[in-house]
Amino acid sequence: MVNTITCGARTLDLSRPRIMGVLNVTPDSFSDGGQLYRNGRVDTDALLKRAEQMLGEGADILDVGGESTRPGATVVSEAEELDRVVTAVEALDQHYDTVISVDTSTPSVMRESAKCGAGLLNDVRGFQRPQALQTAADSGLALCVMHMQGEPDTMQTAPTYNDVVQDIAEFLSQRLADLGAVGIDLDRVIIDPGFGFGKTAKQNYELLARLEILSNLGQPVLVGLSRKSMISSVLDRPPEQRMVASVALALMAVERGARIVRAHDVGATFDALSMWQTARHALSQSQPS
Ligand code: 9MG
Repeated sequence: MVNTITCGARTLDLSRPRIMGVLNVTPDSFSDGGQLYRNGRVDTDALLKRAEQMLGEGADILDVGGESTRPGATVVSEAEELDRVVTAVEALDQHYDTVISVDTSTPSVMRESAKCGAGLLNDVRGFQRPQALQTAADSGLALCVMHMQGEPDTMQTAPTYNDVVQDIAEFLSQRLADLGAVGIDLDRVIIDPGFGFGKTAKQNYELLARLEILSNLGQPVLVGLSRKSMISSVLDRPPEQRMVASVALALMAVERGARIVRAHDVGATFDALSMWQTARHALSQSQPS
């Protein structure tokens, strides 16, 4: 498996777990909507302030999203998504030397983001929309291919699998073959099981427990567990009070091979991953007595 991944003009070293900070420039994302998008536009000052805070706390990637994938979210027009994302990517690229990821399934957004500084395309629909695969190939950027069963509005109605982990491994393997078939070098591809996207809480926990199966597919694994509703099946907490639980889940994922963790609470995630890495290193250096 690769230890570095080229993300446009920048490179990401994956020899230790990395953190992707979440920057939603939407009015209605499930846990942080409206903080960076006010009065009908991206609040660039607030965006840059949050980005600076995340980078200071240890984020390696900033993930910009202009469309909420929360069930019931308002449908956003292509023009609106494009305007939100391009505004945010341009501002981030001008101010910070970091990998900028764009959370989108829309080919025109992928194309324009690539022109203004994005390094990674993060598609929760796994590049399955018409033209998405070819656009991703043409971009030359790093790609994150995620699994989702169904579409955001209906995905939680009755998610069904024969074996949740094997089914997702098969889906991701097929997507890797599809990406390879259009000439995409798999050295620039990250895979993601898509926690919470068409999965019951039980299925999410099984997926996490057996995540090693996906880590063994040969591609870096990214996980998004931060503030997800699988936490509320155990703890009755609103999204903004799920930090400790999110960090605990992130550690479990990293222990099972995840290389990138998508997080809202970057500082807490960084501290926990630093402790994990230090203890891991000590274990590898220790002599059996
Ligand atoms: C945009 N987004 C929301 N949740 C996500 C997750 O779990 N993974 C990825 N790659 N993107 C996500």
